[in-house]
Amino acid sequence: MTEKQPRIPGSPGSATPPVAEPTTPAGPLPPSPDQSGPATVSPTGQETGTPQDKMAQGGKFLTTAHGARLKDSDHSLRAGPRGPALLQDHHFREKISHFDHERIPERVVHARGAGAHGTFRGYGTASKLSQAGVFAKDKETEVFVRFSTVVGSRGSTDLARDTRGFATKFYTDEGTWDLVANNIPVFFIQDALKFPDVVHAVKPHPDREIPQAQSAHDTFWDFVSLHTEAQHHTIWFMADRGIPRSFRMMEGFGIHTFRLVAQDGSTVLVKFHWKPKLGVHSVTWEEAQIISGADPDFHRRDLADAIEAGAFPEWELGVQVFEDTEDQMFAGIDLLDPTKIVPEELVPVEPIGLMTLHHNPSNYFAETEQVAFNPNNLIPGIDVTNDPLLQGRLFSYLDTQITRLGGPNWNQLPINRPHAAVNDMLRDGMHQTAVHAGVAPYRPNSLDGGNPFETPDGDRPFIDHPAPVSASVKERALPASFDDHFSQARLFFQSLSEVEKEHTAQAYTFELGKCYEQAIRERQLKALAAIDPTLAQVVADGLGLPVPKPAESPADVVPSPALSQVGREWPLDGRQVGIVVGPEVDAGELSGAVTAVHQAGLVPLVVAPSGGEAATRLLGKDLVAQRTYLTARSIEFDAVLVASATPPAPDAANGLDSKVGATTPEGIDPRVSLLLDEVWRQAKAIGAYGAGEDVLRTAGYLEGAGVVTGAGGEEAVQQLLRLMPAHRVWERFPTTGRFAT
Ligand code: HDD
Repeated sequence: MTEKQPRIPGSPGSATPPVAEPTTPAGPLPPSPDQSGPATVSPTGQETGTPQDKMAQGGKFLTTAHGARLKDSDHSLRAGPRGPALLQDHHFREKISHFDHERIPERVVHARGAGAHGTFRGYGTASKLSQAGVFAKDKETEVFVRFSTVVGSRGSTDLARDTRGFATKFYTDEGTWDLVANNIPVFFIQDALKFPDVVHAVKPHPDREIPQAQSAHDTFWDFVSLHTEAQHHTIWFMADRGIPRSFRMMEGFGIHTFRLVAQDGSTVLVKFHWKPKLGVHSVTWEEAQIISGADPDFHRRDLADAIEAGAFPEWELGVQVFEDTEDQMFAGIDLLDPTKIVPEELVPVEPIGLMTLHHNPSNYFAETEQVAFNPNNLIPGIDVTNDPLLQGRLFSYLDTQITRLGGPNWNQLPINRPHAAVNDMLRDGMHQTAVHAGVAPYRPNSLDGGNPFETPDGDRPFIDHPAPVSASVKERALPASFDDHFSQARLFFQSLSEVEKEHTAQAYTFELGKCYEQAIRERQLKALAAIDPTLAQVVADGLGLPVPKPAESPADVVPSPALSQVGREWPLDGRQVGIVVGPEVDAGELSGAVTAVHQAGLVPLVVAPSGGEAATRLLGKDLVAQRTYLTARSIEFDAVLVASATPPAPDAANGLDSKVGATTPEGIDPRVSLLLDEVWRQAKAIGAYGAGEDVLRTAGYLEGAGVVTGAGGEEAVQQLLRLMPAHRVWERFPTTGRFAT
């Protein structure tokens, strides 16, 4: 009897190559020459225009979903021009029915986000700690990152006071690794079982579904004041970290302690940190509020524009490394408690690789919306610890995608598909796109030649590290080391500069001022008293309430300077400089200023009285007005240079309804005057040259802190560039003196 040949392609003895799994879907049809899009220029001045190979419609003629050519897509099939519609109209039903199902459920948290593709390059410095190939020296791995707010719905503002998500998918050769991080290094809760509680508390009230994308309401403060382990996380986003200037200027934190496993099986515990090359920066609360009305897509736009303009954002990935001891403690800090940090001054962050984001998604839905992160996605060399929050996350993410992405095959979506070979035995289910061959998706089998085989040790399988589990009783309890809820919140507050403390106190006063229930405000003031008595005092004064006495004196803490955003200088890539011009502008000088801004890697945006031909007459053919007095707003500029400005025009009131509040010194267009007032309050660098100096003098700002002048446009820009690396003119912020050290 002849031996039966294995029938699976790619199996031992088979002549046919293996079938790639899941099956790669067919690409779009080749474009036809008559479908080129119009040439366009992006807001950053880059040429855009959709290249032929990226156009949605690949073929010459419109077709149905099954490929039949269509003659008319504007009129439904009806019984005569005045008659009723016919059920027979397949094109109508297909088009409308598909449209009816275009939305998928938004994420229950982190619904609003922006994504980008990039590359991670290992430095090799972690190779001694972890066998993961992604960390090897100069190894390049493709990544997709999604930044997000947590609370708001998909259409909410980017500038809500909130935590930001920072989730990275590393498409490594050894499987996909997801580092699902936030821009704040601690979390509200210590046990995942409470996640629905904190989320229900911060989401809009269930009766009226308001407020949207805000924590400034009773249910949130009710929860965090009762549930004091949330106080540390809360103070981080009451501080300026809750209103970032840009996704490009945020840190990212893996929060939990993870375990790295080396080639020889040895282990260390680590905390992951993303450090942005551009530094950590925030907007002011006034800016956040203006942005939420004037440009709610501020962060999305900033990320996409920067990448399009070639100012590719970069982050170093770093680790704090701890010995993998039995108690998993470091200097009295429980490494399994996700409400605690280990100050960088105690354990420095060691850089292990660089991530560069270098291209924008082509399709928001297919990529940014459908991307599905999962802390379970681990690769050999990276493992989890028993952090009770992390343990619960290992269930939740896999589960949520089944509802959100409509079934168990979400890993087959192009953005989620691993770049490593997949050879699983998962079959069928909703939205199955793979055409699996073979007859034996089970183990052991003989019909498919025994395929797929288990991986022997030498071939780098993922091994759950055999960490010892202490003999214990089954119970619902946390260790006593998780009990301290205030000392690290105090450590954070004590590490801030005076201005940052003022901002934090103002944020608490605003948020609690929005609560209706007096008892909730009072309870939260007690928590503040346990964090810092002066903070409690200032907030209580702001609310007009008595200052509570702390139950016990706040612990002594050693501040961690790394937690403050003030006091250093940072690169300016992709920052925007508004250049205000009026009728007396000298085109040559202006051109010098624009070029100087460009050459420094920043984006100049010329603000002219109006656009169109009037702007061309003013600026000449070589320069364009990117903004007008009407469309410009302080929030989009990191600094403003005044070349000149028109006196009030007859239409100056046009647009002021949305810019109410302008104090208008005589001789300055009120819209320019408002711009200067806002930029001044936001403590941004201001510069002027030529007639622009008169404008600043008239507005009363010429002698102010952080206001510079130059003999010409280029020189004035150079002066501005000296101020901008500090991010703000910090001394310009008013302080009460109550947090002075
Ligand atoms: Fe979560 C999404 C980060 C705790 C359950 N989480 C989500 C996203 C980020 C984080 C960045 C958005 C991913 C994306 O862009 O698609 N989450 C965190 C961090 C946590 C954390 C840093 C604590 C250290 N999360 C956490 C817990 C649970 C969840 C404790 C549940 C027990 N998170 C989810 C979720 C989401 C999610 C409901 C919503 C959408 C999704 O997963 O894909 O499953």
